[in-house]
Amino acid sequence: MDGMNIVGDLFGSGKMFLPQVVKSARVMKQAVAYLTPYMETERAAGDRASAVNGKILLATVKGDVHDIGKNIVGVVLQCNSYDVVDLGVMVSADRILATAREENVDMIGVSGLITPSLDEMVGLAHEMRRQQFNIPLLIGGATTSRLHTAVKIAPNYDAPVIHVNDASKAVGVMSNLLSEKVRDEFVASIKSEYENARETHAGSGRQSKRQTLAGARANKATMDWSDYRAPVPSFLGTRVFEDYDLEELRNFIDWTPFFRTWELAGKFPNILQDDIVGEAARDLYGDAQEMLDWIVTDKWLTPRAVVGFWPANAVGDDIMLYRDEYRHMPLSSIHMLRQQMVRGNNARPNFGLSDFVAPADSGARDYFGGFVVTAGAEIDAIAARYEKDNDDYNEILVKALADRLAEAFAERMHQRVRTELWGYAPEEDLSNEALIAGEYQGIRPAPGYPACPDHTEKMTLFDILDAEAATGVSLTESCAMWPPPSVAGFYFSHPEARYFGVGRIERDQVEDYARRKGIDVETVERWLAPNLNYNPDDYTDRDAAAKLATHSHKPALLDTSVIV
Ligand code: B12
Repeated sequence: MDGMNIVGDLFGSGKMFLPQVVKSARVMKQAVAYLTPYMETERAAGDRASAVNGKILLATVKGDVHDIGKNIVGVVLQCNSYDVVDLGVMVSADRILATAREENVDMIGVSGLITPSLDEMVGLAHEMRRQQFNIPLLIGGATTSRLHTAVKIAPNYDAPVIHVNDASKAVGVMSNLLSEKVRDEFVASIKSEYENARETHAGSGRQSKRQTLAGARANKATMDWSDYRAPVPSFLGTRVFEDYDLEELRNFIDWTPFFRTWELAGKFPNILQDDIVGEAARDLYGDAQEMLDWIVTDKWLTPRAVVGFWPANAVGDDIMLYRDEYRHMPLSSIHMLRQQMVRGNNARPNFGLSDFVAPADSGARDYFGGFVVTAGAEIDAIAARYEKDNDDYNEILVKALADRLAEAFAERMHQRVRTELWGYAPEEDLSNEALIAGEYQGIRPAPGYPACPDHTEKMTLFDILDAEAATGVSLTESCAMWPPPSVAGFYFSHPEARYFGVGRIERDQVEDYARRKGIDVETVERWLAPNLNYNPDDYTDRDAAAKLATHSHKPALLDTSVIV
């Protein structure tokens, strides 16, 4: 434990790096596991219990599956003598709170990767207030932010709610919160920081002017459809790829994000020679290669994919898919959103992904594709085995490699789509670096990414691909995919197709989108919460006022004033 304190200090001061910390933690955990029976005998005999600094419950919220970040935080806290109760992934608020009481923890820390998890966190804070908890709530994970925590989560709970950006900050936050000496000052400073963030946010909201949906549509990106005609794909409908060759996928790995997962900053391969992190990066890369050898040789994973192509045309902002080339019978609609930002004199278009598919009235026969890939469902059992052996290092390593293989699989299938399966760029011949840089024709945006932020479109995609039956990948209630190392997305072939961010949108688009999807406005607002350029509560009041006005046949203004 004394040794780990030194490791913790060196990590905190930037002299040791995450992979080395997690490896050290493995030594400690395995030693502790060996010693536990002896320590329990001593404890039963009334000897001094081993000192812990405090106890935290960690969980990835309901509907979300990713836990690498949370696990890293857990290891780093354990290294610093904190007791960690880890409930794993997809944990409901009820279970988190019941366990927090049972275990008498000092604080709760929750993690989330995708936007629907943000709503879960708001609900959790709300429930903590309702159940009269008074312990701090820590927020972390890829989609969380200080601003969202300040504006949306913290106002629902009276005890401290603190966003923690990365694992190295977690120890400081926890020790501040548990220290009698600095706690009050620390909490007060966070409170005032979040108050400022809320004020700035309230001010900036009014400034971010948007144009009407009609205005944005009038400024859509226009393509010359007589110039580009997508070829007919080599098949229409779906094709399943079972038990894909791992050796082939290995060559398509983008290593830079792998090092980022381990908090080693720098681009691959230069990172291996970096003055500061080079040594740690080389060791980690060596371990990763060795594990990849095992994964490939012993076939630890069974990668699966399903790819589909359909005749398609844009209809307004949506993409209509047809059952066959006659294009009389619709199969499904993929609903897309459009940028509403005001850009000076509209010199740049307000993009929507449907702009890259030929409109129905252009006379052009276009096509559209979709895919789901997974590195393999076995990952869960493999990681569980390492966890049982108190081997966090290999558990995190194997999960991070499975994520890399999932992304490599998406890259490789996209290449095959361009050159062979759809075949719109048969001559393409690019290096892995060029592929990673996206130097090819067409794009593969994924639902949840900035160009198509609505995760629920995965439901339609899964439906038309029959993806669960084809690949074993399923969707959680938040539209995360199980198993975690999975990616789902769309294929666009047009040479001018590009990535963009939809950004914030107005109520007129949300109403229109809800109508197109056949769901209510409130549901759309919940899924697209981070993209709204307005406060839905303002509209709830106004709607209520409007309803009352219709009922009483009095002028709306009068009734509004009654409600106010
Ligand atoms: C790598 C990656 C993937 C990998 C693996 C994901 C993973 N390992 O988490 C793969 C390729 C599988 C993937 C898939 C998808 N991804 Co992705 N992915 C990323 C990426 C590039 C990095 C995430 C990551 O691994 N970070 C490293 C880890 C260690 O960091 P971390 O989880 O944030 O944790 C750190 C801190 O947040 C903090 N922390 C975390 N938890 C906690 C908890 C507590 C209590 C505390 C104190 C701190 C703390 O400490 C950790 C360590 O420092 C991000 C973009 C980005 N730059 O963040 C997108 C991103 C998270 N992905 C995104 C999306 C949309 C997806 C997909 C839905 C796309 C799709 N349609 O297929 C799928 C979903 C997968 C699924 N199973 O459902 C979006 C989510 C945004 C959104 N609107 O929801 C992001 C933000 C990209 C983007 N800009 O749009 N993804």
